[in-house]
Amino acid sequence: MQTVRLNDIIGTDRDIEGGNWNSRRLLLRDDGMGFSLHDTIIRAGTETLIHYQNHLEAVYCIEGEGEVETTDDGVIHPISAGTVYALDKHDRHLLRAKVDMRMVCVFTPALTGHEVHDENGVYALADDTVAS
Ligand code: 9YT
Repeated sequence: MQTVRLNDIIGTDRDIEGGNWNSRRLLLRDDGMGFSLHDTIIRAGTETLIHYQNHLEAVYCIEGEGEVETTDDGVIHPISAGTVYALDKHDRHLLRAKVDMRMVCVFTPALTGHEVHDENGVYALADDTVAS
C-alpha cells in the first residue's frame, strides 16, 4: 500500500502550474493504479477551454462555485461543492470559476505527469498509452 500527502507534493514536479489552474498530481501512471488522481485549484474569474480527446475525466468539486458549458450544445452546467461532472463523451467544454474552485480529478488512462493543455485544451496521449 502507498500513502500520499498533498503537503509532500506541493512545490515538487507533481505540482503543475497551468495558468488558470494549479494541479497537484497525487497519483500518476507510474503509481500503477490505472488512473491518475489530482487535487486541482481552478482560479477565480478564469475561463478555460478543455477537450480531453484522449482521456476520460471525472471531476468532483469539493470547494467553490462555477460552471461548465459543453460547447457542442451550449448547455451550462452549474458546479458547486458536492457536484461531480463526468466527461464521458470526451466533451469539449468551457470551465468557468466564479470563485476559486477545488476539484478532485480522476483521469483514465492515467496521466504520466508531464501533460499540459495544447492550444485546443487537449492533453496528448503518452506514446505507449492505450486510449479510453
Ligand atoms: C478540472 C480540470 O480539468 N482542470 C484542468 C486541470 C486538470 N484537471 C488537471 O490536470 O488536473
